[in-house]
Amino acid sequence: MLVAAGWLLMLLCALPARAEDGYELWLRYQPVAAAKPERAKDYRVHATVLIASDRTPTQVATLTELQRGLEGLLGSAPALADAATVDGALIVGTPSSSPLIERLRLKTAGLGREGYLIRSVVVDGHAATVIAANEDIGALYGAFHYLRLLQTQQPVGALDIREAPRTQLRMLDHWDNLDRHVERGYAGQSIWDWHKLPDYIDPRYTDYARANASIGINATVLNNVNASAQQLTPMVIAKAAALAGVFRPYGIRVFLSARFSAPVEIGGLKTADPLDPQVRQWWKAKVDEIYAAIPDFGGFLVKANSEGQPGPQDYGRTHADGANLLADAVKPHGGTVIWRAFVYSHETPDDRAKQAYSEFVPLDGKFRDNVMVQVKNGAIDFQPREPFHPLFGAMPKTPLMMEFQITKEYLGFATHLAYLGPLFEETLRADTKVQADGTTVAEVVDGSLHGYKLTGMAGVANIGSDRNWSGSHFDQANWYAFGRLAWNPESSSRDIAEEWARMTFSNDAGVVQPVVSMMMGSREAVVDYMTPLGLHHLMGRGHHYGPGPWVEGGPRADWTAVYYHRATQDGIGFDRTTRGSDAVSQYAKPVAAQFNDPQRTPEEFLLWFHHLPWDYTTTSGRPLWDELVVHYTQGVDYVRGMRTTWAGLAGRIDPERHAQVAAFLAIQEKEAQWWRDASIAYFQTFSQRPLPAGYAPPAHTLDYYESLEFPFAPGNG
Ligand code: BDP
Repeated sequence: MLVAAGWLLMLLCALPARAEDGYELWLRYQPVAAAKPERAKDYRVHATVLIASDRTPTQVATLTELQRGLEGLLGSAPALADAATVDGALIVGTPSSSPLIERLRLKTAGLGREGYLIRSVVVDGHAATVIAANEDIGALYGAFHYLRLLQTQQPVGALDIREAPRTQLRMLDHWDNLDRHVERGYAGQSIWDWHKLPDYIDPRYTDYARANASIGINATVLNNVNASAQQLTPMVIAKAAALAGVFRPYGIRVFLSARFSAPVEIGGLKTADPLDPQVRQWWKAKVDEIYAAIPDFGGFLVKANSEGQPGPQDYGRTHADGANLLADAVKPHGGTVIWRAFVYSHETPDDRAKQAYSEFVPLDGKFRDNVMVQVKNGAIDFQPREPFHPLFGAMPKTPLMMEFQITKEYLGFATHLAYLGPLFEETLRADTKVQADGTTVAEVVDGSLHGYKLTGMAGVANIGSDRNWSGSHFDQANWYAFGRLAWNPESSSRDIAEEWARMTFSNDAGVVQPVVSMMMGSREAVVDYMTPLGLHHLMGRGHHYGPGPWVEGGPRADWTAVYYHRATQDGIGFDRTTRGSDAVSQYAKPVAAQFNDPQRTPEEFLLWFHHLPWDYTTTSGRPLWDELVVHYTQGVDYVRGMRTTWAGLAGRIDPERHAQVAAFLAIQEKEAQWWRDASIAYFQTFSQRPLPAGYAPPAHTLDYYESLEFPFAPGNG
């Protein structure tokens, strides 16, 4: 009996204390001192010192977060003090909010508005830690950094940290509509309860701001790029203003997507021609009205002349004319216009991949100095893998903003575990070779290559009304990784994964190591089971759920799968070489030469750039067809491996989150198998080759896969 009771006790101690639903994201602030007895002394924070008689909202937010965090992490919230009278004080602020910080004369020059220092110092004979910045927002970011060090159980006894963001605008693009439908959203409805705003302010908006500030995100576009003109009506501006008020203390500025034809739709004008004086006047007045409600309004994001959206080309004008119209209107208020390069014309193109470059490069130098052009990471459309967009490096006079998709429209929606850190990192580290000694996409984006005055990175948000914010626990990591990489585009996605896993699940090495290794290979697995070796755009029509390599016909050739894979009995792949569409020539010469030659093209991009025979010999020595089958199968096997790894973590992770991840991994395995089997069944009709020995045939006939329909798949349209 006694023995049994002892076991029970041990078991209880081993189990996490409470069920969790993911709401707290990576800000769980679980006790750390007990787990790291050797650091207990370091971790003892006696007082949070910030001296300012009239505390600003950002200072209040900083103190509240520190108290909340330290209470959770260390067991008690430190008292507030105005002097460091004992060892272990945490001194937070700016030279103007704290005479103590002013007295320390720390080198905050060069840190800008948002940077900070975290230093171990001695003040009046007492050991202390100081978080110092030039402005309040820097101190808030520093406080989150300090909390992160504790959360991930790092040593904090001898700190000398200096951090400043490498990009200016670190932005989430919400594709949210006023009816709360989220385009390509897999986490429930829009987090913005438009109907109840501005009178009801959901406390969740503050938690949204906290989470974003904790990773340095400082801008949010509230509404869909396929924008409704209603968004710019007085009633809705008031709702946006209420949100802006919640976000302001956390350093987050609100932007809106603007519908180019709004002057006609809500302004009663006959035209939206950017050169028409009345149109110019309408926008100026509209912008003045917005700034009256939101004094720190960031500006507009615009999708124009793309996928049926109105734009300047409707009036024979250029993208620059359209962008400059809005730029002139927001300029007196310090606003920015972010104009999207995701455009393609109405005519059937020779290659859709070439269109953004063809339309935008001639406009380089023609935009106002408060315009940024937002470029997707690749030239098609957020596919599981794309080579970097050739516009990066090709517009030295126009600040280009990176656009990633955090929501997993093309990587399995919310149920597939696909950590996107490696995707973001792969693009940012790609060498554009626009200069002889090599220049990465990151150096374009952070402005160092061309000396851009404006810099930024945007991510299409994966946030919704679901309790766990992102639709799945692991999708939170993609939001997190986006923010961390926007802050520093050269950081490592593996380090970020580790940081996130420690804060989100556990510091236990027996959890961290397997979770990080699952995450790091997960995106590659999706590429393998969906679109290996450079294949792309093979998903179901419209909703983009599941495989659809057979998709053909319909309004546009470049919305079909057959347009992209070009499979015939002779071979497979899109010839973008100089003999084909010549998209390769949009890259700098050395890159173009590499992509033009199948032998030198990195194998992951092989069929992106080349149409090759089924018996083409790949680097493994296997014929192309066999290699495809191997990749498809490898992807499914990886998912199976993740399931086993995750099952082994039962008991080390709270049961509620563990069970949901396990169930989603089971869905992922089923769907990975579906992708593999459907793709093999379809492409085999062209290759007419047997599967390599030992590889199982598809479970069903091609007819079966083609017959599946999903009229209610989420996120559509
Ligand atoms: C595509 C999405 C579509 C978006 C479009 C965009 O399918 O819903 O409107 O991107 O970025 O990938 O504008």
